[in-house]
Amino acid sequence: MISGYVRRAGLVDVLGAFGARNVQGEEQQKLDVIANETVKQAIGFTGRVCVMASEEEGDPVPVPAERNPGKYVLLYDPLDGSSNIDVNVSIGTIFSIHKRATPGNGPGTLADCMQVGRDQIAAGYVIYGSSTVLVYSVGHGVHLFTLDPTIGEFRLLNHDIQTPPVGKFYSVNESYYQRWTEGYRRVVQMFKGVEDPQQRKNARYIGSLVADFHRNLLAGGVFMYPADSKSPKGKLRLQYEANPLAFIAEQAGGKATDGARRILDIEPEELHQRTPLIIGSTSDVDFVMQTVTEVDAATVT
Ligand code: AHM
Ligand code: MG
Repeated sequence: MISGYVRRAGLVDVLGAFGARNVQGEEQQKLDVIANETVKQAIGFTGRVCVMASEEEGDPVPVPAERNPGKYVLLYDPLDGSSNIDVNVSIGTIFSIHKRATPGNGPGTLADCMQVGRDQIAAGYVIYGSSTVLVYSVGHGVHLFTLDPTIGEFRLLNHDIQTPPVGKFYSVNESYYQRWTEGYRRVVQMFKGVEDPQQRKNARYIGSLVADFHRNLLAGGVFMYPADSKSPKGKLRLQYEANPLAFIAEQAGGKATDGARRILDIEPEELHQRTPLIIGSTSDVDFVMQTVTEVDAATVT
């Protein structure tokens, strides 16, 4: 359904700011609001989940008792990269699934949504790009499906994806260079081949996490959204952006950290908690962590 809305984004009244009115005086809906409602309605009535939490909702959304709450918890970003919607660049939906943590069969609570990433039982994302692609894992490898619009079904394209240990690409918003610590500046200098041409990588930054992650998963590379002087915790959200992608990365033989700690081991303290994210090919993530740790330690003393 979301893929359908995204494909018709220029034709139906879904572009533009939420709250705006179209020429008929009807209220226009922003596409990320529509995507959020679509997931909430579709999943909330399945009897599978007891609570949902979304980037678009301040508080968790419990499934009421009359809708038979299930034993799973869904955390999701309904439309990631939504600043790219109006300019026709790939965007996506990211999801994380846990078993409920609280006892009973009633509606789930905030406690169910505040579980540590390593306890996810499934995670994945959908990209609305040149085709619509679903990538997911239930802890037994990473599998990729492409939506065949002629039959309305997802078809398995890649089974058990493994990401290259060393990547070709680095992905970071370099316009924040002046806000980074010396460690990240050095990393990017190295990736430009300033010190050693052998270490040069190609720069690729779409500005849609799902799309940047997906390219690096298949081709190898490292995505970085570090903390900086303006965003001391980074920008991305732990529970429904970093954790699900970290689960996928690890299942594909890659790695995800906040620069110091494994993402999947970070104990959440807030539902919408932000975290720095360094994710992708194992040796590239290790290189970033090691360089940042060494350079920043030397800079502080
Ligand atoms: P969103 O969930 O509001 O769309 O924000 C997350 C997006 C990511 O997709 C992307 O990696 C990042 O924001 C880009 O941010 P920036 O413009 O600061 O580089
Ligand atoms: Mg997002």
